[in-house]
Amino acid sequence: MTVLAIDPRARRLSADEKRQFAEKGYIKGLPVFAPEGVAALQALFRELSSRLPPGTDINRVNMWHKASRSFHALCRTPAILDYVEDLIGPDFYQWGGQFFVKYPGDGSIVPWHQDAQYWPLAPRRTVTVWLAVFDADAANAAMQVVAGSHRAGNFVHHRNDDPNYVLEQEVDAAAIRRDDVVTLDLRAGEISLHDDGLLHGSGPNTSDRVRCGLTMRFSPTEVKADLAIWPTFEAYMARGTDRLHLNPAGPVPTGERFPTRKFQHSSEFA
Ligand SMILES: O=C(O)CCC(=O)C(=O)O
Repeated sequence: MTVLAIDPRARRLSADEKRQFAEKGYIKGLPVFAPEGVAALQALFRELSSRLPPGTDINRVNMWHKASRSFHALCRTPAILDYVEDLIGPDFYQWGGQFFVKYPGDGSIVPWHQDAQYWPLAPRRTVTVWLAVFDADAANAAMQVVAGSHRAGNFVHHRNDDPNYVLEQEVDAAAIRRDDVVTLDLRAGEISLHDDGLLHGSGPNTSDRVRCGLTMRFSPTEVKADLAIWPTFEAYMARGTDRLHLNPAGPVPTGERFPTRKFQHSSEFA
C-alpha cells in the first residue's frame, strides 16, 4: 500500500471557510494530493474499478472502505481528516465510501437530492468528502450544489426510476433556486466538503473526459444509525476516540476485495 504524495498547500480550514460551510453548506477547492499522488490515485481507481465483475455499475456499489484496505487507507489521509476535523470535531468515524463516475457519453445523472433524506442517522451532522480523481468542471458534469439549501429544511423527494439516474429519489427542478446553484469545479487531487442537508446533483457528462469523485462519509461519534432501518451500518473510526459506542464498529479490512451491491456488511468481505 503506497502513501500518496501530499500537496504542500494542504492546510487547516480558515475561519472564513468554516463560516462559509455553516452558511452555504459547502467548501470547494481544498488541496490534498500533489501530482505524483494524483497519478497514484488514478491508478488506484483504475485498479479497483477493474476488479468489478463485467456488468456491475460502479455507481451502484458502495462501502469500498469495508472491502479494500487500499481504499480504507486512502480515507485515512491525515490532510483529508484535518479538514473534516475542523468541521465536526476530533472524534469521528467513516461509514461510507463510494465512487461517482461519469464516463464520456454514459448519460448517468445524479438527480437533485439531500443526502440526509436517504440516511437514518441522527443528529444530522455527516460531512461528505468528494475527492476529484480527475479534473471536474462544468464541461464534464462536476457536482452542483444549491448554496444555503441545507438551512431550508427538508425538500420533498419523489421516486424516479429513470435508468440514467444513479439515485432514485429526486427533488423537483421547480424547487431549485437557480441563482444559488454553484458548480464544484475541482482539480484532480482536490476535495470539496458538503453538509448532509445540502441540495446537490449532477448532469450527464457530454465531454470526452472521465469525471470521477471518490466520496467518503464522516460523522462525529454522537451520530447514531437506526439499525432497524439500516442493519448493515458500521462505524469505522477515522480519528479520535469513540467514547459513546452508539454504533457497531467495523473491522479494518486486511484484504483487497470489492463490493458487489449497496450497503454490504463487513462480514461479506472477511
Ligand atoms: O458526484 C455526484 O455528482 C454526486 C455525489 C453525491 O451525491 C454525494 O457525494 O453525495
